[in-house]
Amino acid sequence: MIQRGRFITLEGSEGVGKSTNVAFVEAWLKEQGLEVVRTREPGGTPRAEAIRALLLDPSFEEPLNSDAELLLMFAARAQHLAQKIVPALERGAWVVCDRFTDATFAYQGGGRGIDSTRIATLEHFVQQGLSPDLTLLLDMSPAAAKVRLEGRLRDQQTERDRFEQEQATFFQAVRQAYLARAASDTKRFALIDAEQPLESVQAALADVLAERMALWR
Ligand code: Z5A
Repeated sequence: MIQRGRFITLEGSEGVGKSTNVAFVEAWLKEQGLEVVRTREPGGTPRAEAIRALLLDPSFEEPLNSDAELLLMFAARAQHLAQKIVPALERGAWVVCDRFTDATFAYQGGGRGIDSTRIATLEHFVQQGLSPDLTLLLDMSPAAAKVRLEGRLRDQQTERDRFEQEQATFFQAVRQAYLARAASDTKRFALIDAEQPLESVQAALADVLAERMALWR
C-alpha cells in the first residue's frame, strides 16, 4: 500500500521570507530522496491562480466585501485541494505549500475581523478533516518585514498588491492571530524567528524538519 505523503505549510505575515524558504524546504526534502510538490495559496493551479489574481488586484474602485474575500480564498482552496494537493498526497508525494488555511484565520479572521467560527465552518466544509502535518510559522515584527518587502518591490519594480496596501495595524493583528494559533496547537506548529540572518533561519528550519522526519519514520 502506498503511504500518504506529508503536508507541510509555511506561514507568516508579508515579507517574512516564505517564498525564499519554501524553496529551501523543497530542496531539503528532495535531498532526503522524497518526491516533493511545491505550491502556494491562494493559487497553485491555473483556475485557482485566476482567483488569486482577482483577490490581489488593487485596481478596482469598488471595495471587496470581506465575506466575498473569505469565500474566494476557500473557492481557490477547494480547487487547489481537488486538482493538486490531494492527488499528490495520495500518490505518496510530500506537499510544501506557501500559505494555507492558517492564513485565512490570520488575515480574514485577525485582519478583517471575521468570526473564527465562521471560518472554521468553511474549513470543515472544504477540507473535510484534511489539515497540514507541520506548519512552519516564520515570525518577525511587521515593521522589519516591511523594510525587506520594500527592498524586494524596488528590486523587482513591482506594484503593491491589495493586501500590501493595508496599514500597520492590520499586519499587527495578523501577526497576533498567527501567534495565537501557534500557541493553541504546539504539536503542529513550529515557531521560527524570521528576523535572524537567512542562514540561521534555514538552520532552524532544517532542525525542525529533521526532528519531525525522525518522529514520522
Ligand atoms: N491571503 C489571505 O488573506 N488569506 C489566505 O487564506 C491566503 C492568503 C492563503 C498573497 O500572499 C496574499 O494573500 C497575502 C495574504 C493573502 N498578502 N499579504 N500580505 P503571498 O504569500 O503571495 O504574499 P506575501 O505574504 O506578501 O508574500 P511575499 O511578499 O512573497 O513575502 P515572503 O514570501 O514572506 O517573503 P520573501 O519574498 O521570501 O522575502 C522578502 C525579501 O526578504 C526578499 O527580498 C528576500 O530575499 C529577503 N529575505 C528573506 N529572508 C531574509 C532574511 N532572513 N534576512 C534578510 N533578508 C531576507
